Amino acid sequence: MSGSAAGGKIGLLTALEGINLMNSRFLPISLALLVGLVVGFFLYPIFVTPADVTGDQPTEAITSIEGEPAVSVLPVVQNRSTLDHVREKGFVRCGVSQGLPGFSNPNDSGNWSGIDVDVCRAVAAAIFGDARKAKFTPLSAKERFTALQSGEIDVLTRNTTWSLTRDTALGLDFVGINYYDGQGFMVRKELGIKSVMELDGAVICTNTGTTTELNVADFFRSNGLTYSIVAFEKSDEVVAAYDAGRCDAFTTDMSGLYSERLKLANMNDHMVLPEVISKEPLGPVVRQGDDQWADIVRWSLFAMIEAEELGVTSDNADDMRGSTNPAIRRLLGVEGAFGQNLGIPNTWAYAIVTQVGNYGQSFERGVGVNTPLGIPRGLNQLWKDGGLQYSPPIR
Ligand SMILES: N[C@@H](CCC(=O)N[C@@H](CS)C(=O)NCC(=O)O)C(=O)O
Repeated sequence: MSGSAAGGKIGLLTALEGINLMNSRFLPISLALLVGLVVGFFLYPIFVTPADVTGDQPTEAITSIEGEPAVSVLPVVQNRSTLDHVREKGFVRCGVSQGLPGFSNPNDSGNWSGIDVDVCRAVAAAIFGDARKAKFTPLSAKERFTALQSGEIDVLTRNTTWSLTRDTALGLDFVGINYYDGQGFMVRKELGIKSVMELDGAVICTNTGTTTELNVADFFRSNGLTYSIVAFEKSDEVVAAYDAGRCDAFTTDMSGLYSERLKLANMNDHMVLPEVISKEPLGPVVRQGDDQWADIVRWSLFAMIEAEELGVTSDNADDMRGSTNPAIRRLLGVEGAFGQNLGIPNTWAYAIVTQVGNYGQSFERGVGVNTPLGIPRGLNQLWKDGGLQYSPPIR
């Protein structure tokens, strides 16, 4: 084995030595190479302009992961920090849905609202002291990860499920959970169905590029049920297909069902089946490899949750600055230098709470029981009220 390897090496060297570049046989090739190098040197800066992204140069390879769009697998190379880039631009750009009422939805004047939009505005408030310094890029489920990897957006705040594959293989990092969800099914009441188990042989409508597609496959296979899928990239197409009777059931995150059913011609003709077939922890996502940026987004969300726990709202935050409770004083920047540790002003959380509100305020305003969606807090209550929302201490 080793003998033949050594033999191979010697053979290669001999072959290389046999090529004398100044030999008349090779002279034309040598000249062509030289000219090519010189021309390439001068043309390179003209044709290769730096991308208007955080100095990112997408490096490598494209791969395809089951249920995910083909994407670069290595993190983009960061020449500048995302925070520096955001400061230079004067705003943070967030990837959001193409219109999911309660989560991220534009009104007729193009103003976005919803709980995912609030996370983005919280980041803008933390950095600039001004929640209005946020811009939004609507993205389909399929487009969202590529937009973040390429640097087109600074953070993805778009009902996106945290899964191991997405957190590891895409060069991205999930930094928190702003909505604990699970996948459900909606059907026409006239079908007379009471359970997902009665959907054997059904035609199911859903979105491409989602965990939803994968969960349906798991669920039907593990229960020995057959089905066929009608899937579209745009949610409005899924809703239209379901509304037109092209499928027996519509499946997505429960929150998505609450939201999308508002778009149906007659939402009272439809019902959500009781089974929740998956865990869908939805939260903001950043590029891997920029820890400071990840911390800023993570703690902006935590500040909203901590404010609710401490009873600090957009209405009382000014008065609360005079509180004797040390946790409230730290949150509002009266004591300590917690913003400084994040590289942003110490009034970061005060700006978030006064301009965006605490987590409960954002939830009630976007998706709560008094909105058209009418979603109860459920798993999204604070931990002290029996839910899962919990912020580590700000200290
Ligand atoms: N949470 C799931 C599903 C996310 C998803 O894309 N849901 C659709 C159906 S609710 C959606 O966001 N539609 C709104 C849009 O694309 O604008 C995931 O991360 O894959």
